[in-house]
Amino acid sequence: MQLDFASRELTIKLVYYGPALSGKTTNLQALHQAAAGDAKGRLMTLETKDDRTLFFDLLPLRFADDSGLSVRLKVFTVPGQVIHASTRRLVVQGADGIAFVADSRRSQTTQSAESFVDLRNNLEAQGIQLEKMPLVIQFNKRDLPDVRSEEEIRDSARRGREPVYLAVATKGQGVVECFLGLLHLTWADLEAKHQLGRKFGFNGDNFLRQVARKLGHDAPLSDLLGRTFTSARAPAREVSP
Ligand SMILES: Nc1nc2c(ncn2[C@@H]2O[C@H](COP(=O)(O)OP(=O)(O)OP(=O)(O)O)[C@@H](O)[C@H]2O)c(=O)[nH]1
Ligand SMILES: [Mg+2]
Repeated sequence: MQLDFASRELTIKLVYYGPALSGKTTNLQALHQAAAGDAKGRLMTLETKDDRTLFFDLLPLRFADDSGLSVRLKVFTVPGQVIHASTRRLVVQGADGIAFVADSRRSQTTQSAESFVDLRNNLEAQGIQLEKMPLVIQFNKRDLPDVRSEEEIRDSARRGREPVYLAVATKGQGVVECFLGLLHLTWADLEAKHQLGRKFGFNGDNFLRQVARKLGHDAPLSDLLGRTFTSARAPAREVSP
């Protein structure tokens, strides 16, 4: 997070992490498409013909609050290919929150697990425990055959604390919900660390509502934030009788 007192501008860094070709760039493209014109900057992507990010993608979003504080969100993706390890380490530096995008197909389970370990290691190299980082998990490509079943995902989600989202990023399904969940967790973490609400008269709920609206979602905030597939914070009743 960066805070410029003079211009009352807050910059938050969010990173989409995950194995190669899981759909991180596609998530940013869907967010860019969903975002209102006055909220988005240019989506910067640099990839090969076969959809592999070479360095990183960056989507800048900006919002102004009634309090006069303006908030910039810098949304990055890392390049998932194993060879880009050093770039991932660089891009994840200073992240305030992370969305981990997994490919739901069974054939991709090992790659996802390895990428998760890679994320943990890269954070530890910066002296950050993964458990302390605001984190959401997205199981993407739900439209493809031979994906891990919802029951399996629910099972593994129960062992973790992170909210889990299902998505078909190519159709924009689940993308905004996942992003709002990430922003919600990240905001709560920054608020706990820096008391932005008290210091700036900044209302986090209003901010999230505004972001949701600018991303084309008008439903009540509680409804939007409740759209996780499963979340350790609000356990689904049927799995813990
Ligand atoms: N069927 C299907 N294809 C998807 C979905 N999301 C992404 N794809 C496709 O998967 C391929 C890879 O997507 P990208 O978003 O480029 O993947 P990435 O995670 O950014 O990959 P790297 O940059 O190499 O790390 C593209 O051809 C996408 O169109 C999805 O939900 N369903
Ligand atoms: Mg990419």
